[in-house]
Amino acid sequence: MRNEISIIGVPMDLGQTRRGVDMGPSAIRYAGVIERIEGIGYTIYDEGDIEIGPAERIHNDPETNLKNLKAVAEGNEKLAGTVDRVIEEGRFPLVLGGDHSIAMGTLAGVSKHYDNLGVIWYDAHGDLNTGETSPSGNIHGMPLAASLGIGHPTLTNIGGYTPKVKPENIVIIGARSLDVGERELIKERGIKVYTMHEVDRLGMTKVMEEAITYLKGRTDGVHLSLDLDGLDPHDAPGVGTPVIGGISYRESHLAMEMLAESGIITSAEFVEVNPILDERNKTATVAVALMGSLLGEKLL
Ligand code: 6HN
Ligand code: MN
Ligand code: MN
Ligand code: MN
Repeated sequence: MRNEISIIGVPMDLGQTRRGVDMGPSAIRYAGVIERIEGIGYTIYDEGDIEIGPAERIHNDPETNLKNLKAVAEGNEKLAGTVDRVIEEGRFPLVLGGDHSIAMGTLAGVSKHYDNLGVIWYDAHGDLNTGETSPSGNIHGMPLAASLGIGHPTLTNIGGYTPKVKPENIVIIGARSLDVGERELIKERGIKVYTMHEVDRLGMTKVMEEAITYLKGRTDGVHLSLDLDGLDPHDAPGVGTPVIGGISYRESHLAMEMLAESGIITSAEFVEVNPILDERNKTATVAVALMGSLLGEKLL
């Protein structure tokens, strides 16, 4: 792992309809992210927050079924530029969300630096919808599809190129809420998915061993996109689209520790922290603790 880390806040809430997730980066900073990571021994550069425009006046275009398309795309273009520069400067980008639509910008900034970028998508959802398949029109349910080059060109072309990731370089972990179109896409493209069924059946140790071995052999860098709703809402209540039956806090720590040990992670983002829906900043605190494990924090 590089010893310089850039923290990039993205106060994005236009990819979904519950207000408050734009305060995620503040909540994560307030939970002590900088002190925690400095404590491990890294040098931290706080890049501040990406500027996100206001919601569009007519944000719901029935023609495309993509809410706030323009504003979401613009925010992501800025994020892509910042992530690109940070990697150029030799630092590890740690992106704080914000709703999950920001993964499009992060991946646009990251993927140009790798020939075969791997992605771990730690989430209750697949985020593989398009305007055509989405039940909600919320773009935070679409970033993985867009990064595969599937969907509206304004989204697939963020950063000026497409695609950002190949289907065989993706591993989804924690899925338990997949829409019909998402299931079809997963089968059609052969995307590797560990649903909660596999997490229960194999245990997190085996899931992570397999995922790490799989990605190590085929990628030259791996981005971790961790949606806090991948965890069970008991452990991470401050999210906009909670789904019961999720990954526990302990299992998540184990997963992060195994990723740290593997040395495969080259960038990361933690998204969907919504302090308005949270209990005493619990979800932001969980996010910071998981970042600690991911970045190699040791108990002894
Ligand atoms: N997330 N599949 C649902 C949709 O509206 O497309 C939920 C998406 C949730 C997205 O949590 O990042
Ligand atoms: Mn690439
Ligand atoms: Mn999710
Ligand atoms: Mn998500």
